[in-house]
Amino acid sequence: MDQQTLVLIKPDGLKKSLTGNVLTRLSETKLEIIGARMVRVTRELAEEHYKELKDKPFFEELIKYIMGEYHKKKVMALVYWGDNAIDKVREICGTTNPEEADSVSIRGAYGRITTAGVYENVIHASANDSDAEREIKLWFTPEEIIFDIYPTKEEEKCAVRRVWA
Ligand code: IDP
Ligand code: MG
Repeated sequence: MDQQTLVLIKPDGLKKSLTGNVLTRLSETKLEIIGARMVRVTRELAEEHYKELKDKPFFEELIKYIMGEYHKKKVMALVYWGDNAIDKVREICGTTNPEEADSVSIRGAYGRITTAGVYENVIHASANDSDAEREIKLWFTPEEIIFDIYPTKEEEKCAVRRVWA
């Protein structure tokens, strides 16, 4: 079954110059990249992305981590599409705790736990279809994805927008 999934190369992955390695590992899946952007993560976006974890003791540290307070203030966001995309990507990522993750997985190979207790695990991947839909819609507009994976509608826009000078 064709699915889409959100992948984030987190700030530690970018700081450690792991983009190429991560993309190469993910290319083993033969999935297609249908959206990609570099994002400066606001607190609002970070808190919305991780809203299900807001009662966890590590939440504030997690928000600072994904905003790039400890590394570089950027995240690479990608949408992968194809057969069984969610499980295929999660498998290559490895489990959440990088110390427990399979050593050949991305998290097992490149992640670490900081002394403050944050799991710096290099990569995010959606866990299921409903998370994927919520997360992709949060990080991308329909126009930033090369085909319509979810229904769209047209809306008149009268907001001021920045264009090249
Ligand atoms: P996932 O990223 O494997 O889906 P989630 O439980 O959704 O795992 O947690 C989101 C992120 O929060 C993790 O990737 C990791 O960076 C961080 N995190 C999760 N659990 C812990 C924990 O127990 N201690 C510290 N950080 C954690
Ligand atoms: Mg998760």
